Amino acid sequence: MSTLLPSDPPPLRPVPGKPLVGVVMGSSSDWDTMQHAVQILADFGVAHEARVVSAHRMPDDLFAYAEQAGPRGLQAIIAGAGGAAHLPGMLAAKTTVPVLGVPVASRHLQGVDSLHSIVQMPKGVPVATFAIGTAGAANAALFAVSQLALHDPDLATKLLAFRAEQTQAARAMTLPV
Ligand code: RP5
Repeated sequence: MSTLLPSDPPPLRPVPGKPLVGVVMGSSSDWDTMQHAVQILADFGVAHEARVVSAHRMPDDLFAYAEQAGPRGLQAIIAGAGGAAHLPGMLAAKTTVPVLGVPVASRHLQGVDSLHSIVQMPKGVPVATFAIGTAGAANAALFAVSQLALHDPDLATKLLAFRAEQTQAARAMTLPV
């Protein structure tokens, strides 16, 4: 795990092995949102890595990360950014590894700017774009898990169990009336 990320969130269980999913974000200020993706990957036991890769502040690192993603064996890149959120799109421009974009809620425009920056990709360079904020981060990770589960029966079983548990929790919901 990158030392660039803040250490105050609850400790995440490291998953041994070569990372299959890369979680990258434009700034350590995105961690509050993006930790929800990392948490899901950790819960499912998917080997992953998390790093700050800023499109604007470290563009050469962004290009290097994208170029090495395939050769390093990454199966998906979850990229979160806020504001002028060019990170997912520029990663997608430089790799054919699937890029899952997470719009981070921005200070002034609440993430609508991030969403529009990520979702409006030109034809030919796709970024799968998720909801603004924590739901998007968690769902991007669940989507990556679904993709990996197509070729991993144990992971598919875990995913079905997760869905069943979620259904039970929803059925058990009560209202204050
Ligand atoms: C983007 O700018 C980052 O993804 C972040 O959401 C936003 C603000 O970054 P900081 O100024 O908080 O570092 O590149």
